[in-house]
Amino acid sequence: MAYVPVPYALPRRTEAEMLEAAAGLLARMRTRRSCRAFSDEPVPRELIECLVAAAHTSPSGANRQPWQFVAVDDLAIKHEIRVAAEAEERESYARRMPPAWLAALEPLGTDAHKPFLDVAPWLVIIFQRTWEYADSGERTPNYYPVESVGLAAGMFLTACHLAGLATLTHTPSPMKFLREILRRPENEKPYLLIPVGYPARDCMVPQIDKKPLRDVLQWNR
Ligand code: IYR
Repeated sequence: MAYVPVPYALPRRTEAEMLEAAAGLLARMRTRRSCRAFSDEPVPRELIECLVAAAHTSPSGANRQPWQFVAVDDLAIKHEIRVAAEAEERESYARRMPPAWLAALEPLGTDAHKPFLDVAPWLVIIFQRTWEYADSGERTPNYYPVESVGLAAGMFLTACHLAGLATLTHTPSPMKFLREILRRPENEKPYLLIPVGYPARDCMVPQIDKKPLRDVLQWNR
């Protein structure tokens, strides 16, 4: 396909406006937490649609957009996902995760019990399309699918938070059952399961800290 250039111009802001916007965004992002106790209060479908559309603006390798979002609010499907996820998680906590991993999770207070998969009004499952089917029926690869889907997932989490919704990045492992339950094709690999909703009234989160910025940001060399 040919290169078709179109003009690109961002509305120009003053430095003061940009600093104010950046500081405001930082303050809002600092209030984001992973949520494991959701309210069952419904969230409108059009809100989820808008947030997925925001994530879908993400850049991707060769603009292949190698993501598939599946939004589930059907109680029976959510329950099927919970049953399958808890079966994997029970095995992981009991046998698959080595002691060092279990110790690393201790401050998060997690276990194999995942009631949020029934309770959260929406489960948004992101699949990574590792390849596409060409018209000839042959497989054509996508480029940087892991990175691309990670970018879209991050944008989705940010969009949800800024809209006022809580999320969790849940990865019941292995996640193959999601493809079967949600009837997705074999070129799609489950990437992330994201419950979306409001925190439960009595929601508690672990007390954790982020590293100081100087530990994660180097200026020049
Ligand atoms: N998937 C498990 C274990 C787990 C793993 C990591 I890495 C976490 O940051 C949190 C949990 C679970 O969801 O409990």
